[in-house]
Amino acid sequence: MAKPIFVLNGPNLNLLGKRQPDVYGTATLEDVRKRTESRAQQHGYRIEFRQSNHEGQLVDWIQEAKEAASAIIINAAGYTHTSVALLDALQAAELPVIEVHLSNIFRRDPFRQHSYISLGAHGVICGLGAKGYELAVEALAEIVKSQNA
Ligand code: CA2
Repeated sequence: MAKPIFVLNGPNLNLLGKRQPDVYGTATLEDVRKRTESRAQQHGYRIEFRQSNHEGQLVDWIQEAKEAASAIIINAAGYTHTSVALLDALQAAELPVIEVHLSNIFRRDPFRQHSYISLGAHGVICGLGAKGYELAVEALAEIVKSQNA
């Protein structure tokens, strides 16, 4: 059986659907998990869907993914714009990685327009809400397939 796709979510994403619906919409993180899981099942994958407010925890999960996952989807939230540690972990994992953002970070504050972790990602999807997670699953399923061909 294929190893799962790790879907890692960073700080404050536990508030999704409960605060700032004008920016992040009304879907909760549990809604996002369900949509991602159902898309993954269509492609024969399980997901490990996790959220943490702590940078070190996210680093630990990326290190775990190196052995336990076939790919990573990451919405590092605020750490996107600050964290060399997450970039280092993603590069060390040597797995296919898609960076996802619910909002269009290029239509927001200038400081959100730079991502440290993009250097460690195969692709970046932003501005499409929860759909972005589903599209990331699709892309990763194809990337993993072509790697194993
Ligand atoms: O658009 C995204 O997915 C972000 O990664 C979300 C981060 C933000 O710092 C990034 O620039 C873009 C913020 C996540 C906080 O999520 C909240 C959700 C509801 C209410 C408050 C915060």
